[in-house]
Amino acid sequence: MKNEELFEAALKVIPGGVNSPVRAFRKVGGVPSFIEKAHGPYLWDAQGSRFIDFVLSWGPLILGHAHRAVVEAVREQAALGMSYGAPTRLEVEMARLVCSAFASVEKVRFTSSGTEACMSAIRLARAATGRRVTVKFEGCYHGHADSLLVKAGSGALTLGIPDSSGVPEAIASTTAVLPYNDLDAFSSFMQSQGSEVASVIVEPVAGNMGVVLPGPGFLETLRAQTARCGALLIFDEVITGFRFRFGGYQDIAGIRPDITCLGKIIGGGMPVGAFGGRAELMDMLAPAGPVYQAGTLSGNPVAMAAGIATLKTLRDEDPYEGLDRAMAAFMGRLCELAERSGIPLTVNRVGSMAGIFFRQGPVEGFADVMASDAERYARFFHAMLEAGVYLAPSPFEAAFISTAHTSDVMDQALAAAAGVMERMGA
Ligand code: KE4
Repeated sequence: MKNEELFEAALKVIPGGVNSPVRAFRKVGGVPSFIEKAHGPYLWDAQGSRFIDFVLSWGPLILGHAHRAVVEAVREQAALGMSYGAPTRLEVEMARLVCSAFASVEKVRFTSSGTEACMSAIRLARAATGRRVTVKFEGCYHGHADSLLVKAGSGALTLGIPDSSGVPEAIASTTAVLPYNDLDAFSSFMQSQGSEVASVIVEPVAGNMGVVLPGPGFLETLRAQTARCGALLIFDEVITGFRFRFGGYQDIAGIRPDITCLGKIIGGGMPVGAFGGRAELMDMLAPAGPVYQAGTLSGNPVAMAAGIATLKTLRDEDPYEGLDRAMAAFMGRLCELAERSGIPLTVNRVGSMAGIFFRQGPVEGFADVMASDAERYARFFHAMLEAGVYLAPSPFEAAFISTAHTSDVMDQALAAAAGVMERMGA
């Protein structure tokens, strides 16, 4: 069946034809590609077209699709049962792996999504401080829990509904939204309202408004001000966890948050989220303490098996330098190609995660992102898709590569980009 036929059928039984809005190509236009299979760096759609995948399921597939060790682990565990609703040794092994990678995490609770991890972390912070206000930053996205859908990024920004309907004013009013990278705005807010703040949640590298790096002193200021006011600092490392190193961006930044949220890579493509921190804080969670948090499939054995295989492969193979070099080379050449074609392009990159903005000059915050040429991104997206490269169908997302993106694969992607840039510049 063709993508169009599948989309038509999907629209009849699934809202918007998708189970997550950003997949619907709304920001770039056209019919979404229905994917039939994937292997290594490649996706194949329903029409048998092959693409080099720079989305990797929005980050999780850092080892590429259908990695042998991960598939084997899933196959083996599935044959032993899909889910027990009871504790397993796999969860202990996975928790030990996460705690070994994050000095700030002594105990961790697994969930089935990043949304649940962030939602639960916010609740834990409210209980620990006895306060009600959460601070987040414009353009950052922490999942779709009511209190966090305020000036959110990712799909919410993509669809232009950063403040979702259905969120009662009473709940939205517990969330303060400040400009990312604006130290003065944050400091003056904490000066006047700090005593009300339960937690400040931040993506240490923003990946849901394209990619925006923390400016000098930004994360340090968040740490200092939250400590001063008795608020908790939550690092949402759902994207950045295990993306740049075997651990989090927190070690690169030298910042120790109170709670860390994880997802994506730790599930190896299966539904896994997690949040962790100091033992005395985490022991406030039921059944050890008064903060209720639960999930039928939390710590699901098949998902744990995928996560353990993924994290052990990352720990033992340590592919991070190679990933960094490959993405640096690719994005460097992309900028040269754009310049040669007279196309304004700015790329923000950390390791194997990058944001592509059609704009001259730095992109250091939400206003710069919104001033970028989203229409030109849409044209670039479709031209690259035509040329066999699958980028994020929104300028408010990140591009990722995996260990399966060999130099040959990257050369193929560059050749596609060269043709596209030439045609766009003509
Ligand atoms: P999930 O509930 O989608 O597993 O995780 C929510 C979440 C939390 N924190 C960060 C930093 C995130 O990026 C996400 C989810 N990311 C988006 C893409 N950037 C998921 C894609 C989608 O919504 O389909």
